Amino acid sequence: SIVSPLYRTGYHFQPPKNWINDPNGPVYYNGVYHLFYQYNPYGAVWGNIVWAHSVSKDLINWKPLKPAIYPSKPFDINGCWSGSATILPGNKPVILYTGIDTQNRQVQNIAVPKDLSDPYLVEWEKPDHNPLMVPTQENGINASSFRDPTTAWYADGHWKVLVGNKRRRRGMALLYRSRDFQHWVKAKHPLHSSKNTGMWECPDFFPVSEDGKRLGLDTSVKGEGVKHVLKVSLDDNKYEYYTVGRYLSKIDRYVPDNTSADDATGLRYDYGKFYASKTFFDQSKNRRILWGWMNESDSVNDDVSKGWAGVQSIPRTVWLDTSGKQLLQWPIQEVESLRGKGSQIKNTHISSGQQVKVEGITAAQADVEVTFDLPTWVNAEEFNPESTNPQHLCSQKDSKAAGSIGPFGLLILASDKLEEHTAVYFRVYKNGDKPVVVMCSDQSRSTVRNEVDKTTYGGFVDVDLKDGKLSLRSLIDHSIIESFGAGGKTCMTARVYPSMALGEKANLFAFNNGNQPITVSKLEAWSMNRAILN
Ligand code: DQQ
Repeated sequence: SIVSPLYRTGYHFQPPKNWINDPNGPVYYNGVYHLFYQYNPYGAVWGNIVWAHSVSKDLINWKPLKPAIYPSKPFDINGCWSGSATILPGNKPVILYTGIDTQNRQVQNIAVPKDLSDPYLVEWEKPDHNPLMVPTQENGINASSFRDPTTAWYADGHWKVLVGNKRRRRGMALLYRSRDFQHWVKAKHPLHSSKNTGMWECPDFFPVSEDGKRLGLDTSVKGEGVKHVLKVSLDDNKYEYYTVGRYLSKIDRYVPDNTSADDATGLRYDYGKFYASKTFFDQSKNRRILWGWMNESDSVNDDVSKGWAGVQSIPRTVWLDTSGKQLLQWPIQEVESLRGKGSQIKNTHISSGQQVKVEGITAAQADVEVTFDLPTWVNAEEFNPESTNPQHLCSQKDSKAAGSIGPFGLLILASDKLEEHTAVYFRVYKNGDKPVVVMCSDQSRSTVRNEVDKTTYGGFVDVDLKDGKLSLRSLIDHSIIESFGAGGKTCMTARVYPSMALGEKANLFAFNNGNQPITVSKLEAWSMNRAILN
C-alpha cells in the first residue's frame, strides 16, 4: 500500500511525478492564470530546482508547459529558487527570483517573457543586467540567507521589493528600491524585522481592505481604509506567521498592530502543513488569492517509492475580517464547479460517543460543509489561561478525550471499523465570561503505518458563539485534508497516508465525543469530480 496510486490527488494541483515545493510567481495575465513552482525534474526529493510552469483559465484545470526558468547563466547556474511576479505599467509581467550563482551565493534576478503576444508566456529570458541584487562585503548580507523576492509595489516614485534575510538570529525583510526596475538600492533599514525568529523565507506583503468585504486590493494600493499584511515563512520550524498592521510608505516601515503578535506565537494562515505560500491579486475578479505548498508527512523513502512529493493547496481567497485583527480564507468559488453527487444531513443530534455516517459520496475525494448547534458554553469546562499553545491543547486532549462540549467534528478518511481516521474537531471552554474555542486536526490514528508524521495540529478560533453555532468545511483529497473552521477564521491542513481508508474504502462521519449532545443543524457533502491536472 505504500506506493498506492490512491494517494495521488483528484483536484489538488500536482505534476505527474517528482518533487515539488513552493508556489512561485502566481499571476493572472490576459485571461490566463499562471502557476510556477519549485520542481525537481529528476526525482522525488528536493534538488536540481527549476521553475515548472502550468497555466489555467479557471485555477482548477491545469495544462503543463515546459519549465519557464532553469539554470542557464552564471547568476543562476546552481538553482532557480523562489520569487514572485509583478505586472509593470503597459501590462508587462516580469519575474523576480533568487538565483544560486557560480559561487553558490543567493542573488536576485529578473526574467521577462520573450514574446508578450504568446498567450501562455512559454519562453522567458534573463536580461544581461542580472543579477539585480547581490550580497557583498560592503552591505554585509549573508550570501546564504538572502532570497525569495516579493511582488514589487509602487509608492512615492519608487518600485519597492522585499527580500528574506536574517542577521544572526534576527529574521528580516530587506527593502530594495528602484526607479526603473533595473537599478536597485537597498534601503538602510529593513521594512521589518523580529528578533530570534531565524531566517525569513518567502516574505509576502500586501494591502487588505478594512471594510470586511471579500474584494482584494492590488499590491500598490495604500492609504485610507487599507491595512497591510506581512507574512513570513520561518525556516526554523517550517511554519508561517503573519501580522496585520500599518505600512508607513514615506519611511518604508511596517508597524504591526498591537493585536498581532510579532513572533512564533502569532497568527498563521494554516496551523498544519502549509508553507512558502504566496498571494497574488486577481484583477479579473478583484480578489486576492493565496497559494501554499502542502509539504509531506510521508517518509523520504516512501516519497521515492511513490515517485512524487508535495502538492499545492486549493487556491484560497483571503481578506480582512471585520474585527480587523485577522484574515479570513475560503477556497476559491471555482472549486465548487467540481462538486458532483451530494448528500445531506439535517437537524440530527449526536449524543456522547456517537458517530453519524455520511452516505452516498466518494468520501476520499469530497467537499463537506457542516454547521453544528452547540449547547450553551456557560456549561463548558474552565479554560486554563496558561494554555497559550493550541497545538499542545489538541495533543494533550485528543479526539477521544471527552470534554463537556466537544470534541465534536468530522472523522475523515476513516476505515469501516474506525481503526484509521483523521479527526478534525472543535472543543469549547469558558474563560470567565468568554468562550474559548480550539480547533484541532488529530492525525494520531490517521494510519496504522508507523513511518508517517502524525503530529496533531491546533489553533484557536476567535468566535463569541453568540449564535451558538460553529461551522467546518473540509476539502478531502486522498492524502489531503484541508479544513476551514468558522468560515475561514482558522485553517488547518493535514497530509495523511492511510493504509485501509483508501479510495472506495474511505468513509466520512460526523462525531461527538463530548459529554453533552451536539446537533448537526446541516451537513452537506459532495463527491468531487477530477480536475484536469497537468
Ligand atoms: N524554498 C526555496 C527557497 C525558499 C524555500 C528553495 C522555502 O527559495 O526559501 O527551493 O521553502
